[in-house]
Amino acid sequence: MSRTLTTTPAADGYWMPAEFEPHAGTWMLWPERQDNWRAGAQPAQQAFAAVATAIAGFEPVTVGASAAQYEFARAQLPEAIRVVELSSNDAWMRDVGPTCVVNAAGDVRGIDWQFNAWGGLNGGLYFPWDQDDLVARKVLEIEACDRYRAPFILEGGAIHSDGQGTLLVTEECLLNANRNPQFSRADIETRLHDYLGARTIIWLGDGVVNDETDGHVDNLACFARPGEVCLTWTDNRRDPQWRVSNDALERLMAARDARGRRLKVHKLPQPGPLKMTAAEAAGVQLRAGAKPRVAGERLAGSYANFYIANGGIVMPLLDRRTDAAALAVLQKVFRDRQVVGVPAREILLGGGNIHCITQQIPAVTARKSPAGPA
Ligand code: KQY
Repeated sequence: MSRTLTTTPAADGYWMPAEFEPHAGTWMLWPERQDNWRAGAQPAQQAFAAVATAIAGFEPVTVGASAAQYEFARAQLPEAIRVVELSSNDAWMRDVGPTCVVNAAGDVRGIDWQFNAWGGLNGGLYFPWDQDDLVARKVLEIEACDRYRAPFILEGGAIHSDGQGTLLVTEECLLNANRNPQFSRADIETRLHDYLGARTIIWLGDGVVNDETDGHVDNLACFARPGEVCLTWTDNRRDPQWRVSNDALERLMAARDARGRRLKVHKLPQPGPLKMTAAEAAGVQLRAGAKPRVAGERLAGSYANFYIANGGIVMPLLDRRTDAAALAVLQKVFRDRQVVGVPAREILLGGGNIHCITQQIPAVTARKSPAGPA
């Protein structure tokens, strides 16, 4: 059973755990829309299947596929992966799936954010998005988790939690007029407290250059553990990403987390810069209401868009010149997890990466409340 609650998570004693805490499993969606995925979506489907298979080596995976794609998805995915029929407008489970919150007794509930395809009719990426907006509710129903329907727009890729009351977000996304124009920064902070239990919010500025989500933090930086952050980085001051990453670094170095700690920052090399080729752009169908794909356009490639699974890290492989160096950084940061690289250019061509196509369900386990003593 999944009840719809009218209270808020913080009022009920729930908070957002960190991704590096134990998971019950991972949810994904199956890509198929041909105005976003080239060549009938088949190269993307292979990449999504490789990601699902890699994660399934660490924890249970469920993939939602449309009725039209169910049989094909089922045939492409290993038997250990659960495939369920689930309608969606595209395949970004991080953003359309639930953000789960937990309490000290180990109960798990889900937040069902309002979703407007990253900006609605003011810069959003497609219309309609009505099926996406129902995904979180359906996932929570299947997982038998109670649900909070948030009265504002947010995406899972726009927030990272350290599980101890600190949240990483970007101004470019959360203060964007195409999300919640009625709210000030203070109003948004109040809501991040009420829904995620955030006591300290670290505001970064812009997201990765040309990120079509209006700068989701999950493509720029993430917590590796409390007090430690991974940040996409370039030493090339002539590259526009340098200004963005350097600004983020300065803000991170000046910040204190909810427990008063300074942060340690691990720099991940930037791939590329990568651009969409003419052949790649030509393989995407042009359709009214969907963002056109243009040859030569800079892709928002970033190794920070990895997924933390139980005992593993599943990271995107994007550029032979930088993959090994990025993998080595991640293996050093996550000493106790196995880092697995999956070729992910086909996911990047759709506008995101491995973190954006996955969403964890936390394990049911007793936890220490972040509001209590350290
Ligand atoms: O950054 C994410 N969490 C999602 C990327 C969505 C791209 C849509 N084309």
